[in-house]
Amino acid sequence: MARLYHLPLSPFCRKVRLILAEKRIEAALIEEKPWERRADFRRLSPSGQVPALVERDGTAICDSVAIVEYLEETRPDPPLLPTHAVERAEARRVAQWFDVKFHTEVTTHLLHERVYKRMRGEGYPDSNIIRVGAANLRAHLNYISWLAANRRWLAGEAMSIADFAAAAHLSVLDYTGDVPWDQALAAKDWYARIKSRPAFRDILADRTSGLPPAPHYDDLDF
Ligand SMILES: N[C@@H](CCC(=O)N[C@@H](CS)C(=O)NCC(=O)O)C(=O)O
Repeated sequence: MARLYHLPLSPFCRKVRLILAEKRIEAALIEEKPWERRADFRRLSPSGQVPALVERDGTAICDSVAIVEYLEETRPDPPLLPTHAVERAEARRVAQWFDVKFHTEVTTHLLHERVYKRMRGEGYPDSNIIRVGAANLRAHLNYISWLAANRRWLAGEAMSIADFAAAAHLSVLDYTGDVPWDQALAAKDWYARIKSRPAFRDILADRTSGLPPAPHYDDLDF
């Protein structure tokens, strides 16, 4: 079986887990704390970052974008990129929006302050940074609502890597109870659809010790 080195509340790891599940690819999950800088892990992942996917023959594929493209090429069924080149470009643009822009403006602020600082013993959350992340999240939710109201899925008619990238980032913030869903109803409706897919089950069962999820986290009718 393949192995996925991951951190449960990492959005990049969650994106890969969701796509593995959607494609029905089995992979054993191995929790890796990158800040421990294990030499064996660094031999697999030159950046020292998770996720890293190790195939049955020992080949390691690192970086979530590279892993997703690799899975799409090697296990194309079901496809998570559209057939038309322009639509594929849009799916990649929206996925990148979440992995880069949303991550920089929202996830890093909230996740680092609320979760990683605590895990690494780096002290208490900074409320100013949390406030900036929360304000940025409201702006991004407006954009997600606009996409969800104007398209069937975030990048167009078909569900794609864009939906899984977005859902992965939002699922982490939903765990910490940071998403004001009632202020973004079209986004909430889209998230409810993707959250109810079987691929989401494992993610909804995640629990981080000492940090329980928000009460509605695993509720499909939130
Ligand atoms: N561009 C990378 C980003 C991965 C990433 O930032 N992983 C974080 C966890 S969310 C990590 O391993 N951080 C530890 C470090 O940077 O040393 C990807 O898409 O996989």
